[in-house]
Amino acid sequence: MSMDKFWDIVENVINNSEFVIEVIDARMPEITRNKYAENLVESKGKKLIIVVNKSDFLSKETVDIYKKNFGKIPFFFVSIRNRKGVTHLKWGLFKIIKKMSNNRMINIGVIGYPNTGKSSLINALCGRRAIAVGSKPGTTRCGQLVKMISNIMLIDTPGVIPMSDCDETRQILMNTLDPSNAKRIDVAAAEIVRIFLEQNKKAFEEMYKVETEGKTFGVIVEEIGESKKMLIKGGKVDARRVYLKLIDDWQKGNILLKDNQ
Ligand SMILES: Nc1nc2c(ncn2[C@@H]2O[C@H](COP(=O)(O)OP(=O)(O)O)[C@@H](O)[C@H]2O)c(=O)[nH]1
Ligand SMILES: [Mg+2]
Repeated sequence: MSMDKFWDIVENVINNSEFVIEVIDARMPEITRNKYAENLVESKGKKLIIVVNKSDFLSKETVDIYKKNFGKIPFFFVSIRNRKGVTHLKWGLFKIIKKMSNNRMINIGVIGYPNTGKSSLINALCGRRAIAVGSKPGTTRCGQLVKMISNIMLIDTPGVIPMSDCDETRQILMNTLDPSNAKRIDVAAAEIVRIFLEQNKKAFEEMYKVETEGKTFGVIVEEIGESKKMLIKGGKVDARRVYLKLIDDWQKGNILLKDNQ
């Protein structure tokens, strides 16, 4: 399967979900997190949670250290193999869903690298073997939908993100890819905004003349476009220009991540 096709499938799963679970491997949390996918979720205004699976491989001390340094995205440590943390995760999901819906149908997309345990997680959440689990990647067929409880469906993603994937966002941020040759500059721009807001919100707000508190990436882009008069005919914001501006400023190092003292 080609890269493009894979991202189409991931994007499809995200589009069809009210929120998204990214499954990562506890032994290599950084390597198995995919910022491109996370930004894609965020840029579509969907909620993301991270499930750190296979925590049976770690000592309790290591888990505690990871937990302390995890960052902003809500996360749950589980071991599907030892059935640890699954009930806690279920309650976490119910709590989020209760806030989002009055018993309407909710689809939860499950994404992640091959072999992180997406299909195992779905089976554990459903309490039955609804999906084939395999140690070989590619066991899962395209976008399978499985019922968890009456109004909650889980969508599995085929586990074939190529491990060699040096994604576009990473390349844009490292300044090794000209954004005009990139497919998804919105995703790279979302990553840049995320990093700035995490590390120096004040400098970001001053530079772009926007308030960011509680706003989604889409709204922030709209407001930057308005304040910088990046408009197309009819007065609508030219989002593409805003993305390119954010990327250009990042590549040129125009915004400082830390306070200049
Ligand atoms: N040690 C350990 N192995 C697990 C755990 N969860 C899943 N696995 C194994 O990881 C492999 C991949 O699981 P699968 O659910 O097919 O992953 P997917 O490709 O993301 O759908 C299988 O061999 C599972 O038995 C876990 O919590 N601990
Ligand atoms: Mg699978």
